[in-house]
Amino acid sequence: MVANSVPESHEDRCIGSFLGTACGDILGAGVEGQSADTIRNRHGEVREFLDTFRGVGCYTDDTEMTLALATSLVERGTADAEDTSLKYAEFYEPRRGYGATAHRVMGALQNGADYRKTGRIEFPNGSFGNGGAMRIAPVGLAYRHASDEMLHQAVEAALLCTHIHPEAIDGAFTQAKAIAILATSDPNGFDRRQFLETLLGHSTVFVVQRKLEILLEQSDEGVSDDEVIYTVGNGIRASEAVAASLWAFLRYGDKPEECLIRAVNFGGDTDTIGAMVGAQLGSLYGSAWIPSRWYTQIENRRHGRDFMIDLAKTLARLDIGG
Ligand code: R7I
Ligand code: MG
Ligand code: MG
Repeated sequence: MVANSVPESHEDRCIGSFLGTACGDILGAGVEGQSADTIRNRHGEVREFLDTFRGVGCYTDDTEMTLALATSLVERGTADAEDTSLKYAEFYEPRRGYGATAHRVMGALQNGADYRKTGRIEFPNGSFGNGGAMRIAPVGLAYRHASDEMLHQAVEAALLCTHIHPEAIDGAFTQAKAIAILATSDPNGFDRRQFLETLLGHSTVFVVQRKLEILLEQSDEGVSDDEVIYTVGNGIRASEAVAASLWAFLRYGDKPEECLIRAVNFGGDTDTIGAMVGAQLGSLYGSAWIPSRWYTQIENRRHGRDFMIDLAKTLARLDIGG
């Protein structure tokens, strides 16, 4: 593993981002919903893919929706709200563990519902879940040179059918901006604190901003991960999972494999925190840091590892708004 080498190419960053998403998602899927204490008691520390009812190496909705979104981006050359909704519905497999509302939306879309209305199917103001943030990395990669306004519009389009709540959109925009910055930065000497300050400056929703501020306040002190995660949360709300993922990156981002392991061991929405950190790490470092013991276990059926790599190579050709 060459942890801090400069990635070979933007293509390698796209591959690393997709494989990182899958690895974090799969690593976290075995302990999703467990607290850090429960994980410690049952597993000591989770470093390997665990067997779940889906089987070892099977990813969840986080990776599935990421691949659906990326497919739409490469086919349309832009983030198109209608086409993304069709792709989410096409890729949807109920066994992947979707959120309850997202599950309903997918069913409705498959039955021809209007993608402009499904975002309110359960909650009048939309879901504040992290399902937008968990899947948004391909938008950050494709729009890495675009203006903030253009990136924001692309995020909103990619989320429209499932997430119209301001917290969900701001959480997803924060992750998309993070990916865009990482994909265009040299990993050597990368200033992670400055990176977080930049993201804070781009957030417009208080609950997200406040959590990023807390991360910055805690970063110089000898606080434990448990204390920080207790304060910002690690749950299904967009602001919580985004903050937890950025805490992992802030504190451990110089050692990518270890960083992903720490992120998953924070507990809570572990597959989602893992997926988002994996996307961040891959966008900065490329794919060389991903250990072969994980790589070889990533499922390789339809929409599996080979598909991800091919899709990443095609996505790498997009430079929308650049
Ligand atoms: O956001 P979403 O796609 O969920 C992603 C999560 C990740 O952890 C995945 O790994 C997967 O496990 O699911 O799915 P949604 O169904 O939109 O949101 C998830 C849940 O958040 C909902 O089922 C609700 O329980 C909760 N939730 C809300 N609860 C009360 N009020 C979302 N919005 C609200 C709300 O406004
Ligand atoms: Mg999941
Ligand atoms: Mg999850």
